[in-house]
Amino acid sequence: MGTMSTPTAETTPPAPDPVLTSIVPVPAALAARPGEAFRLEPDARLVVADDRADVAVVVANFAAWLRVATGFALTVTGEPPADGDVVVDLDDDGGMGPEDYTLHVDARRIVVAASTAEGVFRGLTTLRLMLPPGAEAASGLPGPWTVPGVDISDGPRFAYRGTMLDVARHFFPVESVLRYIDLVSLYKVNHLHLHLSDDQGWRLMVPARPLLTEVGAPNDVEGGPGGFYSSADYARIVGYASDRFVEIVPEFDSPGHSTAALRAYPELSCDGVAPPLYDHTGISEVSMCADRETTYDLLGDVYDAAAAVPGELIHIGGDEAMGTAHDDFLTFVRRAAAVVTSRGRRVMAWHEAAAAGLPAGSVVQYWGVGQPEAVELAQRAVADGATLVLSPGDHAYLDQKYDESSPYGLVWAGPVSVRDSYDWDPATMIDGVSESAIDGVESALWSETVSTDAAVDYMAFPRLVGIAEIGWSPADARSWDGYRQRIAAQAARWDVLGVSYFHAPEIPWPPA
Ligand code: TNX
Repeated sequence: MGTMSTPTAETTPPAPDPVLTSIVPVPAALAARPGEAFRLEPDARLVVADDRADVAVVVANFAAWLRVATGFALTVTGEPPADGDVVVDLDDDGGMGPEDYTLHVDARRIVVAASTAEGVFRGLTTLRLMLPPGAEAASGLPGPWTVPGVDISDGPRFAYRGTMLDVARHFFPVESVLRYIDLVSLYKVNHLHLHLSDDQGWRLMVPARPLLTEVGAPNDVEGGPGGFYSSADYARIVGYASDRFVEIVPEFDSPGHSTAALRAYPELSCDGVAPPLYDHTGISEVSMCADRETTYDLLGDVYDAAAAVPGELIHIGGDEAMGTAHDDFLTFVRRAAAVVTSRGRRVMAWHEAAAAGLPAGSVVQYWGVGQPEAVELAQRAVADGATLVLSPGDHAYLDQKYDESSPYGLVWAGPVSVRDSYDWDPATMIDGVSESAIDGVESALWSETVSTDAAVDYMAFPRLVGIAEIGWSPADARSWDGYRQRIAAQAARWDVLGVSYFHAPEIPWPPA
């Protein structure tokens, strides 16, 4: 969190007050103000002195959310604050990073201060977690709506805190994705990587290549109906995410994992023959053809569809290219990367692609479990000027079973218990790669074995929250014991939100 200063707060990891265990990721600095709880009354207002449209949207969204359960008017005003108001202060005196914020709560007022709309959003998200879980209810409740007294000074350790959802093996409709964005943004996740294509399906409409979805979408990993996002659907997902300061990272896996695309456009493969339907688990050995212009023309159309909406990164895949000769793989990755950069986007890729030497400014996603080849590729990427996002399979893979009782999941990198997902540190993961070369972390939910929101919830919660805390909180503010308490404190909120989390035996859940 850069140069931000710590005002009166003392670092207190983990939070001593049981009420304050409601904040996860644990804030960088937090001091309780015992006996100074704030009680939100029906006439409370949200006061925003600064006239800034982006901040106004954030505050309006927060007010709209809080009106539902409280039934209060929660007027948003630019008038001077009175006792009982919630004040949003755009503090532009420098020193605060874009996501940094402070939150002050005492019996008279609540003040959220930040230098950007994004910082205000992070601060209001913390306030949301400090309100009683009933504040998440979809209809009015009696309250009382109290917030414990506190001084918080907070900001992220890493700029990139992601999670990946595989919508290719099983398709998830727009509403499921929006729901997931809501849930993950509650834990300050700021990137949602969508795995939009694989052997089993192609999920984004590409206007210039209609067969990708006509032929490639109506299928999934078990021969189900599949589905896809229209351009309007995709724009809606990106806009909804952006309102919650989540960036969508679109992935089109290549040159392998591409049966759905090759069936739609057989000229993508070197032999020009459409491969058979791939409606089962596993990895195909098909490949896009590395030395044909048709391949890069098609990728240009695909990346154009992704770049029709705001965003920074396009993920080219690059993992497990079983059917591509090594030299062809290197050629392919270099050319695909150049097509991405020609569209004004930065390249993201799985670590195998680092063998090709990616353009400086690329982001390489490490998904290894410590194999020397994987570690070397991550080191190579950094030497070439890339930064890393860490998704170590044995810690960050949400598709791995928790233990033998898990009804869903694979086991190749696991089992991954809640503690396994939490007990690691990015700065010591890859020999010779220090924190400055690491953008952050990303949990990953592959969907070979999950097809419903309930199954997604079960695999993601609580492990996703642990990875989010690793990305946000300073290493010395984290501890397994504190984290167990914080997760236990989320149970009541998840119950109200309808999150079907796994009742892991490692967590001291409150009595039912
Ligand atoms: C490996 S991780 C894959 C995916 C699978 C996953 C299952 C990666 C880049 N590739 O295609 O879904 O394992 O755990």
